Amino acid sequence: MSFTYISAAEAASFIKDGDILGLSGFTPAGTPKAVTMGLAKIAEEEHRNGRPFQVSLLTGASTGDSCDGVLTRAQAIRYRAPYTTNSDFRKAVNNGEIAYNDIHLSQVAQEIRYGFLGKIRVAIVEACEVTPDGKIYLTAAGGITPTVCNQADHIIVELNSAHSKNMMGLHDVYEPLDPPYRREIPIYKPNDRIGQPYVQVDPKKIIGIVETNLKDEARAFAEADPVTDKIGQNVADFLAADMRRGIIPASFLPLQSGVGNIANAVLGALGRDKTIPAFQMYTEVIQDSVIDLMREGRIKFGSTCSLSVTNECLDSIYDDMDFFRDKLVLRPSEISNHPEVARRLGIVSINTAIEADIYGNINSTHITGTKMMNGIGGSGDFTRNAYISIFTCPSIAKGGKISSIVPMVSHHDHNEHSVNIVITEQGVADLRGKSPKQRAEAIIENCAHPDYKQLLWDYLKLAGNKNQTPHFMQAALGMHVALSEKGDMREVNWADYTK
Ligand code: 0RQ
Repeated sequence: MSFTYISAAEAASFIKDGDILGLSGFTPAGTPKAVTMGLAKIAEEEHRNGRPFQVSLLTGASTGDSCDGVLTRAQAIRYRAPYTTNSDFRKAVNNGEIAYNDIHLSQVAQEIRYGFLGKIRVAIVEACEVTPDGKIYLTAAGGITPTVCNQADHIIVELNSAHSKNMMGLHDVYEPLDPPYRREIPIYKPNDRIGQPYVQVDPKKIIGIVETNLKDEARAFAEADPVTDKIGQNVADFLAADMRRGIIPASFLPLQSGVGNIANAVLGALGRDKTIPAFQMYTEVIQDSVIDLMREGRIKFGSTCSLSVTNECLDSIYDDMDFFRDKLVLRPSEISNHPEVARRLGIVSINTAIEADIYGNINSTHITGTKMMNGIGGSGDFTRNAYISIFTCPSIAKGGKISSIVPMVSHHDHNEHSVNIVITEQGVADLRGKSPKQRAEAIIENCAHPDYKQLLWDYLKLAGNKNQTPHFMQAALGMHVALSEKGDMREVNWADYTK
């Protein structure tokens, strides 16, 4: 069948107020850009004319500014799920203007199929090639694209020539059946391929193709600094020691690593540490540091959902596809993050915490308990099912006014039952096999910043020695109260709580 080529504005005009849209991409990699920008203009025009215009967005993970940013500023988003990193979107959510549902990333596709998230009317997907028989070749991410294409009534394809057709063949597209017909996901090694290199759709559903030439809006990372370098080195030393003890096999285990400045620095340190053998990754995002380490032979293979790399890095991959073709596979998020596969492969998960409490509970998503930062992303998919689950963070934030180690987390994403290791630049707390009281001692002693160590020991004393998990409830969030009232957690005075 031959397709109709339309402009981004024409494609956007097909979308109606109240529609649920399903988007390709995972992080800014592979997300549509042109139609969403067209949609923002329509929303602004409708609002100027006094008419309501808002849509719901279902995505793989975060997107770029040309999606979450422009649509937020046009007040065009009613509801969105899941993970996002856009600062305007974050502001709007924390102002109560957008309903945001922060779902584990491995679950988004199945929640769509189960009908939990409503009916998708239009899927907007970025491709590097589309064939007349409905084979869509994706760009830099798998995301939830197979599912939104299958579930949507209509599909708009952004055919983006900024992505090389060299990408064809890198994807492994597989969608599981739903219960009661679900079978095992037959991935036994990170480099196993189980699906097709394209998304097969009914070509009649494609209402138009929008030709674009727009780069992914990848974020640059902050340069590693002494703190992130030390965290990275602590992770590397810990893993090398566990290998020497025979806990990690000598051939090593596949690693998963989250996104952000800290994760990028941790991977850099792991690559530099030659006591760790060359390893594989089974992860959701590959950042620049991983590509560098592949070139150096330190990373042998990467299974990922997205190439969340800078544009220079992505172009260098496209130019060197003979080297990368057998070293990378891109999967839908449902598979890259699948709990069953994570458990089977024995993944070492490394994710970043906003704060950790003395018992090993982790807050990954909310600043001071109420304000959304980014979202849980895939951190829960991996943490709960990892061979070893690690959380890293600097011991302090905002110049020391905030301790990342607190008596009780102000929001709870990963609980003490799932978290094995907490690592800051101060050191490593190995929580495996420990009771809550033993965990508290390990975390305060090894991970807390010197400015906060005594305050945390004093809190533990106040909490007493009775009970399985000692707390002095009135004071458990005392450091957060001090931050909110006096601007600095160091101002907490435990005696105020015992008067
Ligand atoms: O604030 O931006 O104003 O400087 O949080 O922190 O140190 O730059 O670290 O970029 O690695 O992000 C947890 C947010 C860390 C991220 C988080 C402030 C800090 C800074 C950013 P500024 P850094 P990173 C993979 C798996 C959850 C999801 C996840 C994240 C800003 O890693 O979103 O792991 N993770 N998903 O100052 C107040 C504290 C703070 C704090 C840090 N305790 N209180 N502010 N900050 N700790 C992702 C996917 O699934 C796609």
